[in-house]
Amino acid sequence: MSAREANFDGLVGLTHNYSGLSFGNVASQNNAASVANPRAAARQGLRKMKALADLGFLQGVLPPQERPSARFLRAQGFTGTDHEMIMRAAKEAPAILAAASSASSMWVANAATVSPSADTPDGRVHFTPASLSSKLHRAIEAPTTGRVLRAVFAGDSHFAFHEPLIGAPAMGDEGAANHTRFCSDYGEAGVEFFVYGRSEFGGGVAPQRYPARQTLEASAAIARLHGLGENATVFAQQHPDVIDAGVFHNDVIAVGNRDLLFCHQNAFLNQPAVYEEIRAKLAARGAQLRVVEVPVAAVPVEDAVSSYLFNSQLLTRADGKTVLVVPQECRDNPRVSAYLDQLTASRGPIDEVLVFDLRESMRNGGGPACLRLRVVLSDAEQAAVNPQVWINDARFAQLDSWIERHYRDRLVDADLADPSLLDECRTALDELTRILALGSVYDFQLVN
Ligand code: SUG
Repeated sequence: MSAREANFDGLVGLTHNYSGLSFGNVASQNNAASVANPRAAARQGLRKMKALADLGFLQGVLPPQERPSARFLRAQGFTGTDHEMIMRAAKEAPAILAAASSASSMWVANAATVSPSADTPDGRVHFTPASLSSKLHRAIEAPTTGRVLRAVFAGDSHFAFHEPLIGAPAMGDEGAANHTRFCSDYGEAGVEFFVYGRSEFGGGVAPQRYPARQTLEASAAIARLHGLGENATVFAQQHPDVIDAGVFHNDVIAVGNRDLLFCHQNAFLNQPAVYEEIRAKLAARGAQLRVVEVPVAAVPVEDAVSSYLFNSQLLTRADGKTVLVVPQECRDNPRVSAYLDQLTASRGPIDEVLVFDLRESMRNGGGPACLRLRVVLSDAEQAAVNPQVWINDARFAQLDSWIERHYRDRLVDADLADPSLLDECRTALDELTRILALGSVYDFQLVN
């Protein structure tokens, strides 16, 4: 069966700011309390989408969520009108208001885990929204994410949706950021690679300094929900030392596409055995695993974390060549930049490097790969996708003008106390709902 990979990028929301909410995410912590520019952030993301669409890649967009979340604030016991709640929260519980206000839904690599129809027993694309229970500001996302996915991937005959896993520490799930699919060709049955940070019941080592957000138990539950058998799955533990160095998701230390794995030398525990298992299972599906392993001598883990070399997108061009999409920070780091030059000069599996300015998102720990959710689609599945979400010249122009009209160009902590931010967000999302034909994905409960 023929199929293509589509990338759906999260549009940066109107409340993009630096509140330092993600312990274990070095960029988020280091940039806490700095000045954010939501308009520039949204424009940077949209320009990446447009550039990739122009190069012939299948590119879609996913909308931001309502922030601050009035529903979440009300559930924490705040009462009165929406404006009164925000002002009280700002005074009595600023950390709760910051969680309610984060634009973190932009990082849609954490929206869900997706298994293409070629891998699933019922021949449908399966989605499990991520519970994101390890961070309060992210645990708010799942209900709206579920509705957004249903509004974009329409029709039960092609798409199956599961409930997010329960929000208990034992079942911590962060979605596609810890999931990679290997295959010979997108439409062929593949091997799905699940990377976890710790096991709740299995014992073994775990990071000491920073939290492991994904558990083995969660990854195994998703594989079961999606109907993936033993021959179609590989589970590997992320090396606890790299989590402690700031690698809070696998996509900060490894990325894969088709038969290619691009990763750091210290990405996994028992790394040679991990390669062997993927290699053997992929060989049974007719493909030969290729690994580009970056030695610690060339790129120390700290440089991988600060440059986000591995938070890159590995994309296959129409002519079969492989492109690596990296953030500007990779070129700003002399060691990483030299490595990239040598990588393309070596005439190995990566043919071209594309560089994007995503600095606003990067300062919260979100690079090119965090901003996108990959969905492999057959022709029939692609035809069933809500057509309004594809990025083309017309949609780009609409969204660019929408950003220009609705976004602030400066946001600091103190601005979160301003209730008019909620009104601005609702007005903008109302219009976006029409542009993207989303129906009722937002559950605004207006209390005036
Ligand atoms: O969950 N940052 C996000 C970054 C997510 C990156 N995603 C992937 N690696 N796929 C996180 O840590 C920071 C928000 C703040 O500090 O205000 C934040 O949530």
